Amino acid sequence: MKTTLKIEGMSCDHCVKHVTEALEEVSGVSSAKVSLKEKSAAVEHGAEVTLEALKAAVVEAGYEAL
Ligand SMILES: [Cu+2]
Repeated sequence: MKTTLKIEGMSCDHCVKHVTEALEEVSGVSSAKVSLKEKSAAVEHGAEVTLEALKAAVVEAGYEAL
């Protein structure tokens, strides 16, 4: 499955890395591609992963997920 999130609060490549790692640490996520320019994350994951879990990971990392 693929979910795209809007992410607010990223300002540099370090933020991108931080968000990518946070998403990839969620159990069931196989990959996350985060774009600073587009303020978005494209996440590939299993059916067991909820949108809420993905958003929570982003928020916990210190950013805003929409
Ligand atoms: Cu940054």
